[in-house]
Amino acid sequence: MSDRLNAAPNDLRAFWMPFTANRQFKKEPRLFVSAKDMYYTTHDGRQVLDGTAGLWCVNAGHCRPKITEAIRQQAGELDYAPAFQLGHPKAFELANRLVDIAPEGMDHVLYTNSGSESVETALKVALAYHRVKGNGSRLRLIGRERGYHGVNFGGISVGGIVTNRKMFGTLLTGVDHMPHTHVPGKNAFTRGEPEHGGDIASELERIVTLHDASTIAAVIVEPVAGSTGVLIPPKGYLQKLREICTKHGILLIFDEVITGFGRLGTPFAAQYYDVKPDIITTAKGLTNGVIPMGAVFVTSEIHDAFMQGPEHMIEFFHGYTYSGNPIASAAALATLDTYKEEGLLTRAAELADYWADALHSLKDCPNVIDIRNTGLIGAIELDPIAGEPTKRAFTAFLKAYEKGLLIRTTGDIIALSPPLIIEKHHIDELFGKLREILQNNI
Ligand code: PXG
Repeated sequence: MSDRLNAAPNDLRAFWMPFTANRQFKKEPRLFVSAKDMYYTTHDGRQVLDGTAGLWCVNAGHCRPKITEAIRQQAGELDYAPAFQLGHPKAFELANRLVDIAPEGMDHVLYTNSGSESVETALKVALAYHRVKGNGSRLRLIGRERGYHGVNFGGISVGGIVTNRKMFGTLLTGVDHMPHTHVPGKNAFTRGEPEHGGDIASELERIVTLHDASTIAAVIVEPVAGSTGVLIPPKGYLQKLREICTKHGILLIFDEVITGFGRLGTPFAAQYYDVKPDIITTAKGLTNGVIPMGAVFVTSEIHDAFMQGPEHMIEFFHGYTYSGNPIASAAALATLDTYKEEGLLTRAAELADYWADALHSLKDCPNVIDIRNTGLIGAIELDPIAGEPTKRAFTAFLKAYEKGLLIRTTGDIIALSPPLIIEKHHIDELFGKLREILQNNI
């Protein structure tokens, strides 16, 4: 008790931080106190170039005036409206604007508050869809090794990152996993989509044969696997998944929480790879990361299947207190305006070659065993220190922070995903600093 009363405002103990080495952090805290465009300012007054758009979300850069103003204004006009059986105009306007930039046929939107909730929502829509169509035996969900679909129970069940699963019991039943697509022996240092591994998609056919199609509801994949260390889909892979799903009446869910909103140079990865899923999950870039919000896109075929029975009845028993929250909706609308005015949803396409050249120029640095890229995403895989996995990349992260550069690491992989407003001179600064760090034989 007295301990708490005496706690100074800057006492760091109470906050159990997410996905963080808490003890290391609290000995050596790294705090941001402000941000503008491409840079953060640290508590000790240093500028840090944002090489990761926060956590893959600040696609339009930091503290953009239009978004800030929209939030300010909305907070004073309509702070909250009940999300169930009532509404407010901006949630509807936003859904229409989202459908306009989505792949053709993705005509309906359900709102959530995060990527994890978008995934749970998508999985539940898929199961319920088959049930309302009279296919109630389609209960299985298929994910992929190394997949990341957030941290809720559905998401970690279909996800394939061992550390995120192993502490949490037996998870959802009826889940199977396809193999991941990482073939470093053949594909190392590929620019863009790797040549080898497209045929790994046929493993889905094997899984369908094992369980029978009549038991499978949906397949969920990230078009580009982000959190696991940036795995780019091999040529033909996503097309093949689509073919197999279509053949067997299985819904294909693209988890575009990272790839959505311009990361690859098109609004969504589905457009970039020209493969149309049945459901798309998003969050992050939807509001530029500023206010928590996610959106799940579904086809009319799915939506319309639910629109039956007495009209006074709720069609889908799912939703959140904050689904389509007015302030989040206002932030998302202003974010879409900013993307449009500045051409940000296609800007990654213009910069992709310059980005790839700069990224791949680090190939000669010590301990670099692979480099991967697509759009404005890059990954540098480092050789793990024997007996101390993750340490080399974490050291790079700490050194980068000291040098005024924000990178992300997962395992021994450095992941990069800057705001889409990045200029060539920022790209030079980013890779110049990274070269200095990697050359020092960390
Ligand atoms: N799906 C995908 C594909 C994601 O990348 C989520 C779902 C979950 O979103 P929420 O909003 O619930 O966190 C994500 C999140 C990283 C990193 O550095 C990636 C995520 C989150 C934090 C860090 O790789 N992705």
